[in-house]
Amino acid sequence: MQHRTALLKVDGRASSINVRKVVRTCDEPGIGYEREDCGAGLRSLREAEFFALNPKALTPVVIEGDTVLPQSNAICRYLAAKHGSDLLPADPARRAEVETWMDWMISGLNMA
Ligand SMILES: N[C@@H](CCC(=O)N[C@@H](CS)C(=O)NCC(=O)O)C(=O)O
Repeated sequence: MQHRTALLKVDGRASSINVRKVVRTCDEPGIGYEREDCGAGLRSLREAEFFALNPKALTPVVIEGDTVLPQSNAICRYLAAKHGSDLLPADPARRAEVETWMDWMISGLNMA
Protein backbone atom coordinates (compact mmCIF):
# COMPACT_ATOMS: atom_id res chain seq x y z
CA MET A 1 0.00 0.00 0.00
CA GLN A 2 1.35 3.40 -0.97
CA HIS A 3 0.87 6.47 1.23
CA ARG A 4 1.28 9.06 -1.52
CA THR A 5 0.03 8.67 -5.07
CA ALA A 6 -0.40 10.85 -8.13
CA LEU A 7 -3.36 8.83 -9.36
CA LEU A 8 -6.31 8.70 -7.03
CA LYS A 9 -6.23 5.48 -5.03
CA VAL A 10 -9.15 3.78 -3.29
CA ASP A 11 -8.31 1.28 -0.56
CA GLY A 12 -11.07 -1.21 0.17
CA ARG A 13 -12.83 -4.33 -1.07
CA ALA A 14 -15.33 -4.22 -3.93
CA SER A 15 -17.98 -6.00 -1.83
CA SER A 16 -18.13 -3.13 0.71
CA ILE A 17 -21.18 -0.89 0.38
CA ASN A 18 -19.11 2.13 1.42
CA VAL A 19 -16.30 1.37 -1.03
CA ARG A 20 -18.82 0.84 -3.83
CA LYS A 21 -20.31 4.25 -3.13
CA VAL A 22 -16.89 5.88 -3.57
CA VAL A 23 -16.08 3.85 -6.69
CA ARG A 24 -19.44 4.82 -8.22
CA THR A 25 -18.74 8.47 -7.42
CA CYS A 26 -15.51 8.10 -9.43
CA ASP A 27 -17.03 6.08 -12.27
CA GLU A 28 -20.03 8.33 -12.90
CA PRO A 29 -18.07 11.45 -14.01
CA GLY A 30 -15.05 9.40 -15.20
CA ILE A 31 -12.54 10.15 -12.45
CA GLY A 32 -9.54 7.85 -12.94
CA TYR A 33 -8.50 5.75 -9.96
CA GLU A 34 -6.94 2.49 -8.91
CA ARG A 35 -8.40 0.32 -6.16
CA GLU A 36 -6.53 -1.96 -3.81
CA ASP A 37 -8.38 -4.82 -2.13
CA CYS A 38 -8.15 -4.89 1.64
CA GLY A 39 -10.42 -5.59 4.58
CA ALA A 40 -12.47 -8.65 5.54
CA GLY A 41 -10.83 -11.83 4.23
CA LEU A 42 -8.16 -9.84 2.40
CA ARG A 43 -5.24 -7.74 3.59
CA SER A 44 -5.76 -6.85 7.25
CA LEU A 45 -6.75 -3.26 8.04
CA ARG A 46 -4.64 -3.59 11.19
CA GLU A 47 -1.40 -3.85 9.21
CA ALA A 48 0.81 -0.91 10.11
CA GLU A 49 0.69 0.62 6.66
CA PHE A 50 -3.10 0.80 6.49
CA PHE A 51 -3.45 1.60 10.19
CA ALA A 52 -1.30 4.71 9.62
CA LEU A 53 -3.82 5.87 7.02
CA ASN A 54 -6.91 5.17 9.16
CA PRO A 55 -6.46 4.16 12.81
CA LYS A 56 -10.16 3.27 12.89
CA ALA A 57 -9.17 0.32 10.64
CA LEU A 58 -12.11 0.83 8.30
CA THR A 59 -12.42 1.27 4.55
CA PRO A 60 -12.78 3.10 2.26
CA VAL A 61 -9.72 5.31 2.40
CA VAL A 62 -8.88 7.54 -0.57
CA ILE A 63 -5.39 8.81 -1.22
CA GLU A 64 -4.74 11.57 -3.72
CA GLY A 65 -1.39 13.33 -3.57
CA ASP A 66 -0.94 14.44 0.04
CA THR A 67 -4.64 14.05 0.79
CA VAL A 68 -5.64 10.99 2.80
CA LEU A 69 -9.37 10.67 3.53
CA PRO A 70 -11.41 8.07 5.42
CA GLN A 71 -15.25 8.22 5.74
CA SER A 72 -17.15 7.43 2.57
CA ASN A 73 -19.49 10.42 2.56
CA ALA A 74 -16.65 12.88 3.19
CA ILE A 75 -14.78 11.19 0.35
CA CYS A 76 -17.77 11.51 -2.00
CA ARG A 77 -18.12 15.21 -1.18
CA TYR A 78 -14.38 15.71 -1.70
CA LEU A 79 -14.44 13.93 -5.07
CA ALA A 80 -17.42 15.94 -6.33
CA ALA A 81 -15.84 19.24 -5.26
CA LYS A 82 -12.27 18.48 -6.32
CA HIS A 83 -13.07 16.97 -9.69
CA GLY A 84 -15.95 19.26 -10.65
CA SER A 85 -18.60 16.54 -10.71
CA ASP A 86 -22.24 17.65 -10.66
CA LEU A 87 -23.18 14.76 -8.37
CA LEU A 88 -23.35 17.23 -5.48
CA PRO A 89 -25.27 20.23 -6.86
CA ALA A 90 -24.52 23.79 -5.72
CA ASP A 91 -28.22 24.64 -5.50
CA PRO A 92 -29.12 24.25 -1.79
CA ALA A 93 -32.42 22.44 -2.35
CA ARG A 94 -30.99 19.96 -4.87
CA ARG A 95 -27.91 19.45 -2.72
CA ALA A 96 -30.08 18.76 0.34
CA GLU A 97 -31.96 16.13 -1.66
CA VAL A 98 -28.69 14.32 -2.42
CA GLU A 99 -27.47 14.68 1.16
CA THR A 100 -30.76 13.33 2.51
CA TRP A 101 -30.02 10.03 0.78
CA MET A 102 -26.36 10.13 1.86
CA ASP A 103 -27.34 10.71 5.50
CA TRP A 104 -30.00 8.01 5.38
CA MET A 105 -27.52 5.55 3.89
CA ILE A 106 -24.90 6.14 6.57
CA SER A 107 -27.24 6.36 9.58
CA GLY A 108 -30.06 4.02 8.56
CA LEU A 109 -29.24 1.59 5.79
CA ASN A 110 -25.60 1.06 6.82
CA MET A 111 -26.65 0.12 10.38
CA ALA A 112 -29.32 -2.34 9.21
N1 LIG B 1 -18.71 5.37 8.42
C1 LIG B 1 -17.72 4.64 7.70
C2 LIG B 1 -18.00 3.17 7.80
C3 LIG B 1 -16.84 2.37 7.25
C4 LIG B 1 -17.08 0.88 7.37
O1 LIG B 1 -17.89 0.41 8.21
N2 LIG B 1 -16.35 0.11 6.55
C5 LIG B 1 -16.45 -1.32 6.55
C6 LIG B 1 -16.75 -1.85 5.15
S1 LIG B 1 -18.36 -1.29 4.61
C7 LIG B 1 -15.12 -1.93 6.97
O2 LIG B 1 -14.07 -1.41 6.67
N3 LIG B 1 -15.18 -3.11 7.66
C8 LIG B 1 -14.00 -3.82 8.04
C9 LIG B 1 -13.49 -4.74 6.97
O3 LIG B 1 -14.00 -4.74 5.83
O4 LIG B 1 -12.55 -5.48 7.28
C10 LIG B 1 -17.67 5.13 6.25
O5 LIG B 1 -18.69 5.63 5.76
O6 LIG B 1 -16.63 5.02 5.59
